[in-house]
Amino acid sequence: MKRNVLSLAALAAVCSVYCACEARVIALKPGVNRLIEPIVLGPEDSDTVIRGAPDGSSVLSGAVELKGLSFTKGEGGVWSARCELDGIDQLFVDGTRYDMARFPNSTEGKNVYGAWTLNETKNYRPEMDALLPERVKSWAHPETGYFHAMHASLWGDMHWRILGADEKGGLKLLGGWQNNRSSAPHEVFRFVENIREELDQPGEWFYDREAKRLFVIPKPGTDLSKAVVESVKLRTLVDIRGSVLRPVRGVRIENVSFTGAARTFMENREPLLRSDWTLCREAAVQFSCTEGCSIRKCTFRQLGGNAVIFDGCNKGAEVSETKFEEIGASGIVFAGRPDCVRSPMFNYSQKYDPSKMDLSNPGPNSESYPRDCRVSDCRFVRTGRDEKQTAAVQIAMSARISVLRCFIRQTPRAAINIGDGCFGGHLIEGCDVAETVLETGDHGAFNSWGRDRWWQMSMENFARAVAENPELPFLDAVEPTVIRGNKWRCDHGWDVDLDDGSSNYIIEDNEFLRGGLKLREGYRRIVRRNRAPINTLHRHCWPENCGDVIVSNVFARPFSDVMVRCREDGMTIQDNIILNPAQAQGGNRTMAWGGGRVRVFDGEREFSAFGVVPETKGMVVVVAPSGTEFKAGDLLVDVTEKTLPALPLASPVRIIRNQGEVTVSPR
Ligand SMILES: [Ca+2]
Ligand SMILES: [Ca+2]
Repeated sequence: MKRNVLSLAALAAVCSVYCACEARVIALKPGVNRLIEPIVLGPEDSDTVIRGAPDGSSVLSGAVELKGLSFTKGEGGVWSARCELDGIDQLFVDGTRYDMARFPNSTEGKNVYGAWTLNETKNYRPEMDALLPERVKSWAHPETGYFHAMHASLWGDMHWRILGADEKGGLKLLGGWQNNRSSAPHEVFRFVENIREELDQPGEWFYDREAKRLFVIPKPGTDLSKAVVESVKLRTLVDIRGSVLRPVRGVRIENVSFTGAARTFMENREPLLRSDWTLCREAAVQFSCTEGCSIRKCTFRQLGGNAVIFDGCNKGAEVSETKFEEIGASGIVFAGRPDCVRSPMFNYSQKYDPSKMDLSNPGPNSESYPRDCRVSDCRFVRTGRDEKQTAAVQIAMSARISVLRCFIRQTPRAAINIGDGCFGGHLIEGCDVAETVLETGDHGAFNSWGRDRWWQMSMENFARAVAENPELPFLDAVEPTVIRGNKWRCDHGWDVDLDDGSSNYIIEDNEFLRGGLKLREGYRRIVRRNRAPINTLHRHCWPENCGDVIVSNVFARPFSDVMVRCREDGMTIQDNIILNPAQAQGGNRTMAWGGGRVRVFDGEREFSAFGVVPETKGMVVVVAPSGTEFKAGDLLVDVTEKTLPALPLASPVRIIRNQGEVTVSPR
């Protein structure tokens, strides 16, 4: 992006912003104020206030109004007009975002990429497949297009530029880096856009850059000659940028409505340590190296990437009483730079080598991380419109971030995600969270990872190291993270999902309204006074001496366990009320993988196994190390819990080897 540093005095010349005479106040007029360049504030602009009208009517927009378009009607209800632009990311007609010409088309009531519902995940229909060679061959210029697909296991999504097609109708693609644990494209949930031949439904558009012509199929009742037509290209509207030694201090943004920033899905490629997520370090409003900056009573609506990011060293920032609606990626991102982490690793499969790691010094390695920041009384509805591996609030490599009294609805994946243990001390309190994980799976309304420097894929290996040095799990997760007094509801997973390695948590006084609480391998999680009236605690992979404390909770049924290796004296479980103690253990019907204790051997070794839920028809899912060889009939399956549904003798064993390579063989 071109970064023109604009003096405050120069602002008036580049946009219709009114600069009040008083120094350091950018007072926006009511109505739409259009930017042609981002507003860039540096250390010399400390204490600047960007202020809209008190009634919230001042809009700061990155969208350009396309005036003087002379539309003529062509075939198939397609209208076109000459239009001189060097590119468009999004088109709005009378404030409604139109779809880039796409296939399959969006359909009312379908929430997965606008074309499916989540229960259609295995419902492959060739007539809905964007990659069918016959369809690809019908495109004169496939290289204008983008290809979007969910992760094969629904762990988020990925995006590609289409570079071209071969004579057999196969596509050459560039991308797929938007997921730090990527996979082949999902077989069903995938679509193409920005292809001229796929312009066939009201509400779609295509811009022909060569011919400089904009093609639109208007929605019923829209008169293009009278409509306000806007295009979007700017990715950032306000960029507040200091340095560690010279931060920007005290910038306040109040009563401003932000809209019209471009999508950023192709720039989302930075791996966030060993979490599953990647990041584009940009947003409509971005802060880097700041102190005491704030956003209050603002609205963020119809933005293509992240709405707000606190990138690197940011101290004491506050976002309060602010609304986020229809956001392409995450609502608010707190993301430290990896140089703040000691011995950082960047992908799930990166080889762990303790001889090359700092396994003694705790805490951050540099100043490049957000800390002591607060998000309070905010409302988030429909974040993740374009990118599914996103959250209303995403926190990575940060310390002491508070998320208080926030209302969060309709997210494709987690509502709040904490990507790693670095450096803890967060507080999530009083939030009301529902309608989450609506377009993906195997996740939580709250999700976290703790694949910090001590963590290894083999529980046996890390448990041995932690037995020698019990402080290892707390080198990065220095301070406890508290999750207190929230309402959580997850539609396709666990209400709160502390995944691989998440350690040093206090979880108290929450209500788990659907999927319950999952605690996967980790240390020192204190869980008290929570209520799960229709679900339970899912104990997945508990190492010896995990130190977990589960007291005074109410659960609907007995715990659902997978590989619990912790002995009675290595944890504290007492004074919990189980409402239905006789209810069968086994799977949680809301998720892809259920609980139940199944042991799988090949004569010598025992493998991690997940089974057996009615939905998988007796399938046992075995997780075996990379390179493990199996022949049909090798594996013995031993069901050790009488409460599990009977495993039919001919039940297939599904082997997942090295993330995603799947073979199925008979038992
Ligand atoms: Ca279409
Ligand atoms: Ca998870």
